[in-house]
Amino acid sequence: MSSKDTTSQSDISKMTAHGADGSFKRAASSFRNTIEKGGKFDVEKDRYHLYVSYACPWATRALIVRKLKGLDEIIPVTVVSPRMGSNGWPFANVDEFPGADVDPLYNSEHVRDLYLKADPDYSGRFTVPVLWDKKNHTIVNNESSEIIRILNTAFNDIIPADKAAVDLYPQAHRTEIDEVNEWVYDTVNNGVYKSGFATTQEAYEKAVVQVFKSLDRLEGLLQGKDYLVGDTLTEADVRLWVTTIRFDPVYVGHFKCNFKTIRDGYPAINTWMKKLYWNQPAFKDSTNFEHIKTHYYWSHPQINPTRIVPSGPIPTIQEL
Ligand SMILES: N[C@@H](CCC(=O)N[C@@H](CS)C(=O)NCC(=O)O)C(=O)O
Repeated sequence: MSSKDTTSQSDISKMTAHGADGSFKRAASSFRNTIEKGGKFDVEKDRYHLYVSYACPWATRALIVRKLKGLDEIIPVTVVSPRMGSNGWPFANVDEFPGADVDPLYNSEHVRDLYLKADPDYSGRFTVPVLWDKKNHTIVNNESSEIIRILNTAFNDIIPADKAAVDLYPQAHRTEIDEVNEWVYDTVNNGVYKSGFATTQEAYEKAVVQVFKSLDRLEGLLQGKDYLVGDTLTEADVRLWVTTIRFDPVYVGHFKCNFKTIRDGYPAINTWMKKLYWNQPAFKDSTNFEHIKTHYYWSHPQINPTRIVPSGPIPTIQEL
């Protein structure tokens, strides 16, 4: 919709987010506001909207927490097409893909249009998730780690008591959650991207070794356990899970994280992952393997120029 040439911000195949050694450097998110009673972004039903891709692990964090907190009616969701091209993420009016939506608020063509509506001078990347404010027509927050904390508490006064009681960042476990999040983010969540987006052999090898060192450590931590921290579901589980569910279908092949698969190499991680998928609708309902596989294999022609999406693994996720 905008006539401005923003392809340097939207075309991932021309991304220059690399260090001199060929290592991938993720840019920081720009919109970092919160929702709070009496604040600029007040607690209201039907005021906020969530834009996501089912393909994106960061966006899926928000989808899962939204479901766990019963916020379906309070924060509607719009899903983009998984085929991210030179203008970034398209809506279904530009790229009709099963499960993708049109933008119900502005009929935007791309996620980029939302960013430029919020800030015509925006110079960062056009990422999902986006937590949108319909009242001020702007972005509240585009950083998933913060969006999930907002969803965890901000709406507690206007949701049923059983949902308000769900606490994914409980006081008693905060130190441990923060500690786990830090290394899991760096070496697993972002580690697979550092492996896949590396542009030198050395940068790739450094990243991939770290990924598997951390998976080994997680395998130890999850022995006989249903949750990563304490005996309760926390955001640490949500944040790790979104990477593990993509691991065998995508990261093993596309991002070259192929020392082992989760299913054959990590029984404790695999059991923890399958239990969450099959027993907790918030996880299964937030997962669309068609979108996940198509996105990565189609959208990074610098890695996969034929755009062929592999048929396996079969099954995509094993039964419990
Ligand atoms: N720090 C952000 C990262 C979000 C992110 O990088 N999303 C990816 C999809 S998985 C994206 O939209 N990339 C588009 C681009 O870089 O052009 C968060 O956690 O919310």
